[in-house]
Amino acid sequence: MRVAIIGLPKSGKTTIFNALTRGKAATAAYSPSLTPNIGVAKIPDSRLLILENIFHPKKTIPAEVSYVDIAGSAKASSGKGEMKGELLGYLTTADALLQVVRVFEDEKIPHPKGSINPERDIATLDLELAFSDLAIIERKLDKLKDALKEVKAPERGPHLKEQTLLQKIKAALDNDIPVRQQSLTGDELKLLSNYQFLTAKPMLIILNIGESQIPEASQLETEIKSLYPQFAVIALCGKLEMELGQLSDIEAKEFRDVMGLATPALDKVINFSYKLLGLISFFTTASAELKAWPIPSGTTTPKAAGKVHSDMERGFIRAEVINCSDLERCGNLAEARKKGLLRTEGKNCIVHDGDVITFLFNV
Ligand SMILES: Nc1nc2c(ncn2[C@@H]2O[C@H](COP(=O)(O)OP(=O)(O)O)[C@@H](O)[C@H]2O)c(=O)[nH]1
Ligand SMILES: [Mg+2]
Repeated sequence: MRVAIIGLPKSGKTTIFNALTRGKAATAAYSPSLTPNIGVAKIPDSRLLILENIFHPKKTIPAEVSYVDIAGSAKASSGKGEMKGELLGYLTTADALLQVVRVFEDEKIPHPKGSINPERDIATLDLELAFSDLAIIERKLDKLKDALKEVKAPERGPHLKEQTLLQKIKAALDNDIPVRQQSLTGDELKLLSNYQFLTAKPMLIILNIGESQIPEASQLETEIKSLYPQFAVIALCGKLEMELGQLSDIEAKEFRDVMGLATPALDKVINFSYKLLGLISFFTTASAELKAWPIPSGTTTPKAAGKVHSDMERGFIRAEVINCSDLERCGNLAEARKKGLLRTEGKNCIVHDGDVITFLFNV
């Protein structure tokens, strides 16, 4: 699962990418770098600590989500409204978008539009995403028109259905309604899944504020949220978060306490991205290794086993499952078993967030 970081040039995308992935990609006040940065962020999860205290594993491995930092915005890189080539490829294959919006003031760093205006910048980027979707739709409609001329009347059904749907989506996009906000039926969404429209992707907005704006963070979040109620909005200081990311956890915590930064904003961003991707975590504790596994919510137990190893899915017999919160209350597995909280689950069960699972399989 991958989240693409988008935004106008100089909004702080690479800075925030570094903060999220604890990376060291070059940030730039002037010239943009054109190679995308790819990295992973570990999902912060307090349940791992609880489970460490119960299982005392030799090693703990958190779940991860990958982020790609794409250089520049659509317009900046293609000179037109439409995104092209590799850049577009990274965006269309992303599962969610994280839009960085500049709020910090710094005269040394020129804003591409000459002034700080988050509302305008969000609208600008929305328009670029919509442009890209419209271009795809127009090309496909042209192709469908040709195809309809060539095939015989009885075979036209599916083409006509697709044409009608694309025309409907185009009309809504022309009226500034992104695909994610067009109420489409399950069938329609299925028909569209191959297109990977950019305005269909879930999006999180990050307001990149300056250090002096930290006290106004939640007020800024509320303001933008009221304009864009459909998005999660988080305000953070990218530069500071990147610097904190280079420190050890203990040093960073001391720093945060001094600055009055309660919950690390980055943890919030990473957790929101995880939710945006529709992911939940289950845990395994085999071989003295505590590991969190990301799965789409609604995954069945054998499919979850398949995440660990394909043999486990193929030879799946059953699973022993206990939720982390039950385990925490009992203190250990033996106690949980005594209380009947350890469940045996078969092939048709659905895994819940926080389940601790032992798979039984036979190959
Ligand atoms: N003052 C200030 N500068 C920032 C902040 N975030 C990023 N920058 C600077 O803005 C410039 C552009 O940042 P970068 O991450 O390269 O932006 P990108 O073009 O969107 O990838 C760099 O010089 C950063 O150091 C911030 O919160 N405050
Ligand atoms: Mg950059």
